[in-house]
Amino acid sequence: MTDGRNQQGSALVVVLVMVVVLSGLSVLAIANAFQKNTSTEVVVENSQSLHVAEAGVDRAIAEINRNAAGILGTHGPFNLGSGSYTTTVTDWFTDGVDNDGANGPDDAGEQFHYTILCTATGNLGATDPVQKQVEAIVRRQPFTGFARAMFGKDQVTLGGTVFTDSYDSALGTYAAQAVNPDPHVGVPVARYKGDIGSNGPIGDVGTVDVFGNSTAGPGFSTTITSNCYIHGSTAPSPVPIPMPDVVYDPPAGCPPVPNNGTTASTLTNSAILNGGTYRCAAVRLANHQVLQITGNVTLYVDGDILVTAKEEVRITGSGKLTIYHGSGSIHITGGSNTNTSGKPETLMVYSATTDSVNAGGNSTFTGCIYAPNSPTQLEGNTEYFGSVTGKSIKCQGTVDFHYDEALGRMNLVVPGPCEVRSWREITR
Ligand SMILES: [Ca+2]
Ligand SMILES: [Ca+2]
Repeated sequence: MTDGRNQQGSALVVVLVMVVVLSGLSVLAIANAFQKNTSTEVVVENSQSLHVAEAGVDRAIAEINRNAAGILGTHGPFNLGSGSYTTTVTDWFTDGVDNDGANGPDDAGEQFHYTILCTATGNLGATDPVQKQVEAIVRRQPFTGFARAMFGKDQVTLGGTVFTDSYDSALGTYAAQAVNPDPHVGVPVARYKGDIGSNGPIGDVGTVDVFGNSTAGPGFSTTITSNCYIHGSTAPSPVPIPMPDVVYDPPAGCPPVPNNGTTASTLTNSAILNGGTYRCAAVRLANHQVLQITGNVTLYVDGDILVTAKEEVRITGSGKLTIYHGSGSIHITGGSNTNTSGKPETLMVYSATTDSVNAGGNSTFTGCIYAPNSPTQLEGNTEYFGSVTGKSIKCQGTVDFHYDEALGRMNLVVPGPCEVRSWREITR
């Protein structure tokens, strides 16, 4: 009996020990599994936050590329997937800080630079959210596209009767400044920066009076014939002048021109725009129709811009029209009286097209056209005020071109990809 009781007691102890050991192992296994889950969440949230932060920086860069209004300052939070982000964009040139540690705050070297700080949070919901910050510094390309009267990337041909000089719209009208009698042409000249430039040759086949420089590209020259008079220098440029492509990138959800149907519609009727950003498939005005601009208007035009028979782009009061053009032709010709404001900066056209751009023909044209991949033709009997850049420039007929020196002081940037100078994660 005693031996039997002892054997039963020993078995009970073994069972109890086994229970304790197994329980301990279970607790360890459960704890281990829990820790594994938590670690996986942290890893996923770290990765998720970082991706959201990088996406936020990408979005801010796209806005800067687009030259979008109101990009500076803090915006957000924006939701992205199961995370969210907030961006802060700072313009080095206006923030009062010596961002580059040289030459004091807001010096010329800080122009065109922006800092983008994006704080992002990924959240799977089960643990504390993980926050990540990414900082990028980007630099826009300074824009030299309106630094002279005419620039043809490949070449400039001055056919017909061509006259160029300059004026300064900040000092008043061209007529008030055109008071310098010139014995060569016998008509008054205003100022002497009616410059012409190219990265290739500049040729003339007509009667040419350039009151400015004629600067051909490196290794090229300006052809001087008996009827050609260049008041300034004809020395070629030692280096090519960069004329970056225009990137056509209408913002998502950009509304159509009011009272003109859908975004996909072509603008075919007279319209008055008091301000805002709009998009249309094309502009085709006819029969004396008028596009009147009374406020700050940005217009994205996917296709052709045809203003060709006594129509008008009328900019009044504090009106300003900036056109971004995707593809197809631009023809603003045939008696269209385009922008009588006297200030070329109130009509800016940036075109990505490789098709033709034609301006002029029995009218005045006051504005700036930048179409660095387009064969561009300036037609005759036209008085131009502003600046024109094309892949090539050809003048024909009688072209009177008055460059506005105010354009050279405007710190413009090209609507295209900015350069990323640094990109880093600043928190872990
Ligand atoms: Ca500085
Ligand atoms: Ca600064």
